[in-house]
Amino acid sequence: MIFPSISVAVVLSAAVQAHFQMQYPIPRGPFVEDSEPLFCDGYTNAVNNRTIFPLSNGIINMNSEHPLWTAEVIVSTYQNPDNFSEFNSSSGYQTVVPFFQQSGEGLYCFPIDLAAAAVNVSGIQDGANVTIQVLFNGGDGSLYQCADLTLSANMTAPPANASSGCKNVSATTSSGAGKGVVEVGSRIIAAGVLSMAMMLLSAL
Ligand SMILES: *[C@@H]1O[C@H](CO)[C@@H](O)[C@H](O)[C@H]1NC(C)=O
Ligand SMILES: *[C@@H]1O[C@H](CO)[C@@H](O)[C@H](O)[C@H]1NC(C)=O
Ligand SMILES: *[C@@H]1O[C@H](CO)[C@@H](O)[C@H](O)[C@H]1NC(C)=O
Ligand SMILES: *[C@@H]1O[C@H](CO)[C@@H](O)[C@H](O)[C@H]1NC(C)=O
Ligand SMILES: *[C@@H]1O[C@H](CO)[C@@H](O)[C@H](O)[C@H]1NC(C)=O
Ligand SMILES: *[C@@H]1O[C@H](CO)[C@@H](O)[C@H](O)[C@H]1NC(C)=O
Ligand SMILES: *[C@@H]1O[C@H](CO)[C@@H](O)[C@H](O)[C@H]1NC(C)=O
Ligand SMILES: *[C@@H]1O[C@H](CO)[C@@H](O)[C@H](O)[C@H]1NC(C)=O
Ligand SMILES: [Cu+2]
Repeated sequence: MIFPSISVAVVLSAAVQAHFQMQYPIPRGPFVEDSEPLFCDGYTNAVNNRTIFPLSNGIINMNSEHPLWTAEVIVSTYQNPDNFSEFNSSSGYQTVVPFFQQSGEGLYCFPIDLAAAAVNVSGIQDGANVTIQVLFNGGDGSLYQCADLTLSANMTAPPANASSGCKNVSATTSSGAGKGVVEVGSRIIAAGVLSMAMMLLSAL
Protein backbone atom coordinates (compact mmCIF):
# COMPACT_ATOMS: atom_id res chain seq x y z
CA MET A 1 0.00 0.00 0.00
CA ILE A 2 1.29 3.50 -0.87
CA PHE A 3 0.54 6.04 1.81
CA PRO A 4 -0.90 9.28 0.48
CA SER A 5 1.00 11.24 3.11
CA ILE A 6 3.39 10.92 6.04
CA SER A 7 0.69 12.01 8.48
CA VAL A 8 -1.55 9.09 7.53
CA ALA A 9 1.37 6.70 8.05
CA VAL A 10 1.91 8.20 11.51
CA VAL A 11 -1.79 7.82 12.39
CA LEU A 12 -1.67 4.18 11.31
CA SER A 13 1.51 3.27 13.13
CA ALA A 14 0.18 4.84 16.33
CA ALA A 15 -3.04 2.93 15.81
CA VAL A 16 -1.85 -0.66 15.74
CA GLN A 17 -0.43 -0.66 19.24
CA ALA A 18 -3.20 0.99 21.22
CA HIS A 19 -6.74 0.03 22.17
CA PHE A 20 -8.76 -0.15 25.40
CA GLN A 21 -9.37 -2.73 28.13
CA MET A 22 -12.30 -2.84 30.53
CA GLN A 23 -11.14 -3.41 34.13
CA TYR A 24 -14.54 -3.41 35.88
CA PRO A 25 -16.81 -5.16 35.29
CA ILE A 26 -14.66 -8.06 34.05
CA PRO A 27 -15.06 -8.58 30.29
CA ARG A 28 -16.21 -11.81 28.64
CA GLY A 29 -12.67 -13.04 28.18
CA PRO A 30 -9.05 -11.93 28.21
CA PHE A 31 -8.32 -8.93 26.00
CA VAL A 32 -7.42 -9.94 22.43
CA GLU A 33 -6.05 -6.88 20.69
CA ASP A 34 -6.58 -8.12 17.14
CA SER A 35 -10.20 -9.06 17.88
CA GLU A 36 -11.24 -5.80 19.50
CA PRO A 37 -12.70 -4.42 16.25
CA LEU A 38 -15.15 -7.34 16.39
CA PHE A 39 -18.38 -7.77 18.35
CA CYS A 40 -17.52 -8.25 22.06
CA ASP A 41 -13.76 -8.47 21.32
CA GLY A 42 -14.47 -11.65 19.38
CA TYR A 43 -16.30 -13.44 22.22
CA THR A 44 -19.69 -14.66 21.07
CA ASN A 45 -20.69 -16.58 24.18
CA ALA A 46 -21.87 -15.14 27.49
CA VAL A 47 -19.95 -16.37 30.53
CA ASN A 48 -21.67 -18.42 33.23
CA ASN A 49 -19.90 -16.64 36.09
CA ARG A 50 -21.65 -13.33 35.54
CA THR A 51 -20.66 -10.28 37.53
CA ILE A 52 -23.29 -9.27 40.08
CA PHE A 53 -23.65 -5.61 39.20
CA PRO A 54 -25.54 -2.69 40.78
CA LEU A 55 -28.89 -2.00 39.11
CA SER A 56 -28.24 1.68 39.88
CA ASN A 57 -25.00 3.45 40.75
CA GLY A 58 -22.76 1.20 38.66
CA ILE A 59 -19.46 2.31 37.24
CA ILE A 60 -17.23 1.22 34.40
CA ASN A 61 -13.46 1.34 34.85
CA MET A 62 -11.43 1.07 31.65
CA ASN A 63 -7.92 1.65 30.42
CA SER A 64 -7.55 3.84 27.36
CA GLU A 65 -4.34 3.49 25.38
CA HIS A 66 -5.39 6.34 23.10
CA PRO A 67 -4.91 10.01 24.04
CA LEU A 68 -8.29 11.14 22.65
CA TRP A 69 -11.26 8.84 22.52
CA THR A 70 -15.01 8.45 22.49
CA ALA A 71 -17.16 5.87 24.22
CA GLU A 72 -20.76 4.78 24.49
CA VAL A 73 -22.33 1.83 26.31
CA ILE A 74 -25.20 -0.27 24.96
CA VAL A 75 -27.17 -3.09 26.59
CA SER A 76 -28.77 -6.36 25.58
CA THR A 77 -31.33 -8.22 27.67
CA TYR A 78 -30.75 -11.50 25.83
CA GLN A 79 -29.27 -14.31 27.94
CA ASN A 80 -26.52 -14.93 25.38
CA PRO A 81 -26.28 -12.09 22.86
CA ASP A 82 -23.96 -12.93 19.98
CA ASN A 83 -24.61 -10.17 17.47
CA PHE A 84 -25.22 -6.43 17.36
CA SER A 85 -28.91 -6.82 16.51
CA GLU A 86 -29.48 -8.12 20.02
CA PHE A 87 -28.29 -4.76 21.39
CA ASN A 88 -30.71 -2.89 19.13
CA SER A 89 -34.37 -2.07 19.25
CA SER A 90 -36.25 -0.89 16.18
CA SER A 91 -34.93 2.61 16.92
CA GLY A 92 -31.24 1.60 17.06
CA TYR A 93 -28.78 0.94 19.86
CA GLN A 94 -30.18 0.45 23.37
CA THR A 95 -27.96 3.08 24.93
CA VAL A 96 -27.15 3.12 28.63
CA VAL A 97 -24.30 5.61 28.62
CA PRO A 98 -24.62 8.12 25.78
CA PHE A 99 -21.69 8.86 23.49
CA PHE A 100 -19.05 11.08 25.11
CA GLN A 101 -15.52 12.21 24.38
CA GLN A 102 -12.52 12.24 26.72
CA SER A 103 -8.87 13.10 26.35
CA GLY A 104 -6.15 11.26 28.24
CA GLU A 105 -4.65 7.79 28.46
CA GLY A 106 -4.84 5.43 31.41
CA LEU A 107 -7.61 4.28 33.72
CA TYR A 108 -10.93 6.14 33.47
CA CYS A 109 -14.17 5.61 35.39
CA PHE A 110 -17.65 6.76 34.51
CA PRO A 111 -21.11 6.05 35.97
CA ILE A 112 -23.62 3.65 34.44
CA ASP A 113 -27.20 3.59 35.69
CA LEU A 114 -29.02 0.63 34.21
CA ALA A 115 -32.19 1.33 36.21
CA ALA A 116 -32.51 4.66 34.39
CA ALA A 117 -32.20 2.89 31.03
CA ALA A 118 -35.12 0.64 31.98
CA VAL A 119 -37.57 3.33 30.80
CA ASN A 120 -36.49 2.54 27.23
CA VAL A 121 -35.42 -1.12 27.50
CA SER A 122 -37.84 -3.65 28.91
CA GLY A 123 -36.35 -6.47 30.96
CA ILE A 124 -33.85 -4.38 32.91
CA GLN A 125 -34.71 -5.17 36.52
CA ASP A 126 -33.45 -6.71 39.74
CA GLY A 127 -32.07 -10.20 39.10
CA ALA A 128 -32.04 -9.84 35.30
CA ASN A 129 -29.15 -11.14 33.23
CA VAL A 130 -27.97 -8.47 30.81
CA THR A 131 -24.85 -7.84 28.76
CA ILE A 132 -23.27 -4.44 28.36
CA GLN A 133 -21.03 -3.58 25.44
CA VAL A 134 -18.60 -0.64 25.42
CA LEU A 135 -18.19 1.01 22.02
CA PHE A 136 -14.84 2.79 21.98
CA ASN A 137 -13.05 4.76 19.31
CA GLY A 138 -9.59 6.22 19.79
CA GLY A 139 -9.08 7.07 16.13
CA ASP A 140 -8.31 3.59 14.75
CA GLY A 141 -11.88 2.47 14.26
CA SER A 142 -14.65 1.13 16.49
CA LEU A 143 -13.58 -1.29 19.23
CA TYR A 144 -15.80 -3.45 21.43
CA GLN A 145 -15.75 -5.21 24.80
CA CYS A 146 -18.64 -6.88 26.61
CA ALA A 147 -19.43 -7.87 30.18
CA ASP A 148 -22.16 -10.31 31.20
CA LEU A 149 -23.99 -9.18 34.33
CA THR A 150 -26.70 -10.14 36.78
CA LEU A 151 -28.32 -6.96 38.04
CA SER A 152 -28.81 -6.50 41.75
CA ALA A 153 -30.96 -3.87 43.42
CA ASN A 154 -29.57 -4.70 46.86
CA MET A 155 -26.04 -3.94 45.71
CA THR A 156 -26.09 -0.17 46.03
CA ALA A 157 -22.45 0.49 45.13
CA PRO A 158 -19.72 -1.23 43.15
CA PRO A 159 -17.00 -3.13 45.07
CA ALA A 160 -14.55 -0.82 46.82
CA ASN A 161 -11.71 -1.65 44.44
CA ALA A 162 -13.78 -1.30 41.24
CA SER A 163 -12.52 2.24 40.75
CA SER A 164 -8.97 1.56 41.86
CA GLY A 165 -6.48 3.77 40.06
CA CYS A 166 -8.98 5.53 37.80
CA LYS A 167 -9.65 9.17 37.06
CA ASN A 168 -13.27 10.19 36.55
CA VAL A 169 -14.31 11.03 33.03
CA SER A 170 -14.48 14.82 33.11
CA ALA A 171 -17.77 15.25 31.26
CA THR A 172 -20.52 16.54 33.56
CA THR A 173 -23.13 14.25 35.10
CA SER A 174 -26.66 15.50 34.72
CA SER A 175 -29.52 15.21 37.18
CA GLY A 176 -33.19 14.40 36.57
CA ALA A 177 -34.36 12.18 33.71
CA GLY A 178 -30.86 11.39 32.51
CA LYS A 179 -29.57 10.71 36.04
CA GLY A 180 -26.12 9.19 36.02
CA VAL A 181 -25.72 9.88 32.35
CA VAL A 182 -22.48 11.32 31.03
CA GLU A 183 -23.02 14.33 28.83
CA VAL A 184 -20.84 15.30 25.92
CA GLY A 185 -18.31 18.00 26.73
CA SER A 186 -17.69 21.00 24.49
CA ARG A 187 -14.34 19.97 23.04
CA ILE A 188 -15.10 21.13 19.54
CA ILE A 189 -11.50 21.54 18.42
CA ALA A 190 -10.49 18.11 19.76
CA ALA A 191 -13.56 16.58 18.11
CA GLY A 192 -12.47 18.09 14.79
CA VAL A 193 -9.00 16.55 15.08
CA LEU A 194 -10.46 13.15 15.96
CA SER A 195 -12.99 13.12 13.14
CA MET A 196 -10.28 14.19 10.68
CA ALA A 197 -8.15 11.23 11.80
CA MET A 198 -11.15 8.94 11.44
CA MET A 199 -11.87 10.30 7.94
CA LEU A 200 -8.25 9.70 6.93
CA LEU A 201 -8.48 6.12 8.16
CA SER A 202 -11.80 5.35 6.53
CA ALA A 203 -10.58 6.86 3.27
CA LEU A 204 -7.88 4.19 3.00
C1 LIG B 1 -14.97 -16.39 35.31
O1 LIG B 1 -14.09 -17.42 35.67
C2 LIG B 1 -12.87 -17.43 34.92
C3 LIG B 1 -12.12 -18.69 35.29
O2 LIG B 1 -11.99 -18.77 36.68
C4 LIG B 1 -12.08 -16.18 35.26
O3 LIG B 1 -10.87 -16.15 34.54
C5 LIG B 1 -12.92 -14.98 34.85
O4 LIG B 1 -12.27 -13.78 35.21
C6 LIG B 1 -14.29 -15.03 35.52
N1 LIG B 1 -15.13 -14.01 34.92
C7 LIG B 1 -15.88 -13.19 35.62
C8 LIG B 1 -16.74 -12.23 34.84
O5 LIG B 1 -15.88 -13.17 36.83
C1 LIG C 1 -28.75 -15.94 34.57
O1 LIG C 1 -27.68 -16.63 34.01
C2 LIG C 1 -27.23 -17.74 34.78
C3 LIG C 1 -26.04 -18.36 34.09
O2 LIG C 1 -25.16 -17.37 33.66
C4 LIG C 1 -28.36 -18.75 34.91
O3 LIG C 1 -27.94 -19.80 35.75
C5 LIG C 1 -29.58 -18.07 35.51
O4 LIG C 1 -30.67 -18.97 35.49
C6 LIG C 1 -29.97 -16.85 34.70
N1 LIG C 1 -31.03 -16.13 35.37
C7 LIG C 1 -32.09 -15.70 34.74
C8 LIG C 1 -33.08 -14.93 35.56
O5 LIG C 1 -32.29 -15.90 33.55
C1 LIG D 1 -28.72 -12.33 15.86
O1 LIG D 1 -28.95 -13.44 16.71
C2 LIG D 1 -30.31 -13.83 16.76
C3 LIG D 1 -30.46 -14.94 17.81
O2 LIG D 1 -29.31 -15.67 17.96
C4 LIG D 1 -30.75 -14.31 15.39
O3 LIG D 1 -32.12 -14.66 15.43
C5 LIG D 1 -30.56 -13.20 14.39
O4 LIG D 1 -30.86 -13.66 13.09
C6 LIG D 1 -29.13 -12.69 14.43
N1 LIG D 1 -29.05 -11.50 13.58
C7 LIG D 1 -28.03 -11.29 12.76
C8 LIG D 1 -28.07 -10.02 11.98
O5 LIG D 1 -27.10 -12.07 12.67
C1 LIG E 1 -28.10 -0.99 15.43
O1 LIG E 1 -28.36 0.39 15.58
C2 LIG E 1 -27.28 1.22 15.18
C3 LIG E 1 -27.61 2.63 15.55
O2 LIG E 1 -28.84 3.01 15.01
C4 LIG E 1 -27.03 1.03 13.70
O3 LIG E 1 -25.92 1.80 13.31
C5 LIG E 1 -26.73 -0.43 13.43
O4 LIG E 1 -26.64 -0.63 12.04
C6 LIG E 1 -27.81 -1.32 13.98
N1 LIG E 1 -27.31 -2.68 13.88
C7 LIG E 1 -28.08 -3.71 13.61
C8 LIG E 1 -27.37 -5.02 13.53
O5 LIG E 1 -29.27 -3.61 13.47
C1 LIG F 1 -35.05 7.13 26.26
O1 LIG F 1 -35.19 7.30 24.86
C2 LIG F 1 -35.44 8.66 24.49
C3 LIG F 1 -35.72 8.68 23.00
O2 LIG F 1 -34.67 8.06 22.28
C4 LIG F 1 -34.23 9.50 24.87
O3 LIG F 1 -34.43 10.85 24.53
C5 LIG F 1 -33.99 9.39 26.36
O4 LIG F 1 -32.80 10.08 26.71
C6 LIG F 1 -33.85 7.93 26.76
N1 LIG F 1 -33.75 7.85 28.23
C7 LIG F 1 -32.75 7.22 28.84
C8 LIG F 1 -32.77 7.29 30.33
O5 LIG F 1 -31.87 6.61 28.25
C1 LIG G 1 -29.17 -9.49 46.16
O1 LIG G 1 -29.69 -9.53 44.81
C2 LIG G 1 -29.18 -10.63 44.05
C3 LIG G 1 -29.69 -10.45 42.62
O2 LIG G 1 -31.07 -10.22 42.60
C4 LIG G 1 -29.61 -11.94 44.70
O3 LIG G 1 -29.06 -13.01 43.97
C5 LIG G 1 -29.10 -11.97 46.12
O4 LIG G 1 -29.59 -13.11 46.75
C6 LIG G 1 -29.53 -10.74 46.90
N1 LIG G 1 -28.87 -10.75 48.18
C7 LIG G 1 -29.50 -10.41 49.29
C8 LIG G 1 -28.67 -10.41 50.52
O5 LIG G 1 -30.68 -10.11 49.30
C1 LIG H 1 -10.67 -6.04 42.60
O1 LIG H 1 -10.26 -7.15 43.37
C2 LIG H 1 -10.54 -8.42 42.75
C3 LIG H 1 -10.23 -9.50 43.75
O2 LIG H 1 -8.95 -9.34 44.27
C4 LIG H 1 -9.71 -8.53 41.47
O3 LIG H 1 -9.96 -9.76 40.83
C5 LIG H 1 -10.06 -7.37 40.56
O4 LIG H 1 -9.23 -7.40 39.41
C6 LIG H 1 -9.91 -6.02 41.26
N1 LIG H 1 -10.48 -5.00 40.38
C7 LIG H 1 -9.80 -3.92 40.00
C8 LIG H 1 -10.51 -2.98 39.09
O5 LIG H 1 -8.67 -3.68 40.39
C1 LIG I 1 -15.50 10.18 40.92
O1 LIG I 1 -16.91 9.97 40.80
C2 LIG I 1 -17.49 9.26 41.89
C3 LIG I 1 -18.96 9.07 41.58
O2 LIG I 1 -19.13 8.34 40.40
C4 LIG I 1 -17.29 10.05 43.17
O3 LIG I 1 -17.79 9.32 44.27
C5 LIG I 1 -15.81 10.32 43.38
O4 LIG I 1 -15.63 11.15 44.49
C6 LIG I 1 -15.21 11.00 42.16
N1 LIG I 1 -13.77 11.12 42.36
C7 LIG I 1 -13.12 12.24 42.12
C8 LIG I 1 -11.64 12.20 42.34
O5 LIG I 1 -13.68 13.26 41.76
CU1 LIG J 1 -6.35 1.21 19.25
